[in-house]
Amino acid sequence: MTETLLQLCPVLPATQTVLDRTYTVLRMPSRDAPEAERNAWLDAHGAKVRAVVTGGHLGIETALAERLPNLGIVAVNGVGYDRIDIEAMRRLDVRVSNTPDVLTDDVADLAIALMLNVMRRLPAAEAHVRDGSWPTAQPALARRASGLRYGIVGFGRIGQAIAARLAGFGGSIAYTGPRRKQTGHTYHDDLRALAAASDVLFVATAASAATARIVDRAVLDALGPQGVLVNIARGSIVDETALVEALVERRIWGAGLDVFENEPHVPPALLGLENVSLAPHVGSATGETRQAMGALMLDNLAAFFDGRKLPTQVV
Ligand code: 8YV
Repeated sequence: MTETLLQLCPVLPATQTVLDRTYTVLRMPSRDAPEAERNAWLDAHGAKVRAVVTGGHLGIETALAERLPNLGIVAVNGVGYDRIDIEAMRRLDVRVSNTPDVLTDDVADLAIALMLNVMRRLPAAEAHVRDGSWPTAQPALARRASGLRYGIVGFGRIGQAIAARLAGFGGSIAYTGPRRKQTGHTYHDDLRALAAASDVLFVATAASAATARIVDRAVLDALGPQGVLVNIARGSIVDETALVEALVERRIWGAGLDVFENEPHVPPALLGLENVSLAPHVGSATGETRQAMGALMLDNLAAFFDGRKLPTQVV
């Protein structure tokens, strides 16, 4: 008899094929479905579920985990687990796994791409070619992106991969985080001080209660009218209202954003601004990386059901 798994998010076809071949895969009525419908589904199927597959941006509500009495593992197809109450999972004796490392390079690449998009005004330059303006007009001049003071909020795997790429840009690199790391770069224990010392500020820290909205109005004002913010981590780390105001009022120069507070909803005010570059949370969205994430997620599930140590266990 195969183990039963509840799938909360789509995965690549290749990953799906393995899931369907190996497990009995169930899907439940979505979060938007009437409560009664979800409850009826849980009454009928909840006790069968041994594993949940979910995305980093989605996680699992504790109330749902509590309705799955035989749940043993939540396998996250992503590195972030901020949508999961880890203490609650510990209490429920549920393991959690994620997919670190395999997505680091793609996310770091996107951070650099967003910086270049904003500073070199590439979206406007491309529109200029596509709409036939080139023969008759010149696009607005951009700004040099190299040789600047780069600040990185969070110096874990992704922050360090951003720094490695920035090493090729000249300039200087500084960072903040809970602790100083063994690196040649300057450490600031205060985010506002880092912002004041940066031309481009990259947000690459994990989302948690401790990092919620830490990039606030004061940090944005410290970054200043020539400063650029790049966020490839989580929308919750930035006070989005303060960010929109700072961009509209030109209190910062621009922003490159892959993540938003209320995804997939983007503040309408951002859509009309030419000093921002916007992406729909695609940091890890290459075929290669999504394939590797799926494989690691499957490895964690297999290890759990074989009683082996999970390759990338969070708790
Ligand atoms: C994905 C992510 O969007 O890894 C994460 O934490 O946010 C992204 O890689 C998502 O998790 C895909 O399911």
